[in-house]
Amino acid sequence: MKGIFITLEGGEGAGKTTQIPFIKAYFENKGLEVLTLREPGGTPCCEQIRAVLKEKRDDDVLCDEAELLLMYASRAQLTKTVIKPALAKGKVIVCDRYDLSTLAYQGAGRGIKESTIKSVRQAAIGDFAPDLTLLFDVDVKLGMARAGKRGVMDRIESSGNAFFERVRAGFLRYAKEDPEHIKVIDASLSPDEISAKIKCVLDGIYE
Ligand code: T5A
Repeated sequence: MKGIFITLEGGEGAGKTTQIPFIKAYFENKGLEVLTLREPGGTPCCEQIRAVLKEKRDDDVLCDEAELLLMYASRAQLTKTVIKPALAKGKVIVCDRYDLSTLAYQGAGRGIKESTIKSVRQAAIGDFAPDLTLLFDVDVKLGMARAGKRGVMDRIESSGNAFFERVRAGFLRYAKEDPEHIKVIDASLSPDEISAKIKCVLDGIYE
């Protein structure tokens, strides 16, 4: 048995989390067992790493390299202890963010070289990759306005619009390089319209 590994990617407030119940129901209606996860996070240890990554503090500002390594520490743990065993049991995994976020945020956003990211990735997860990535693309200001409704912004959300424009451009560049695995979804639409777009993509592959 081999499961299906689907990742949801995009900038802040793109609406990924909102679509998870729809994607879960899509595969459950086919009689498949679905596991939903998020990154960074997903296990007790990884949730602790997530808290460090999100915490905004002035006394010990996290440097870009530490941020990168913590993202991969969380990913290595989640991949080895949760994702691979679940795939081996034939489950569908829907993960809110994964490796493409690192290339976009730490690479295009923070400016860490792609070759550096890829060497850390190799140590953390080797050549393991999702079967399908849905990239939720939305205008930065619209996404930030949606995310801002939650109130106080965390450390990464506070990185500024110029940072998030670089992140968005990075995501789109990687999507252009790998259209077979990365499908771009117009995330400026309403939730129902986005669900319909996702259904089209999933039907094209799994129907
Ligand atoms: N990160 C993560 C890295 O820097 N590198 C990495 O390698 C990884 C894995 C994670 C942070 O870590 C960074 C990226 C992030 O900054 P997070 O809280 O998980 O932190 O961040 P996000 O994944 O960005 O979570 P968000 O909640 O901001 O975005 P979502 O999940 O895309 O959006 P969602 O669904 O929660 O919706 C946000 C708001 O918009 C509304 C919702 O009701 C909600 O209020 N909404 C819509 N409104 C209008 N139209 C729609 N279509 C809407 N869809 C949702």
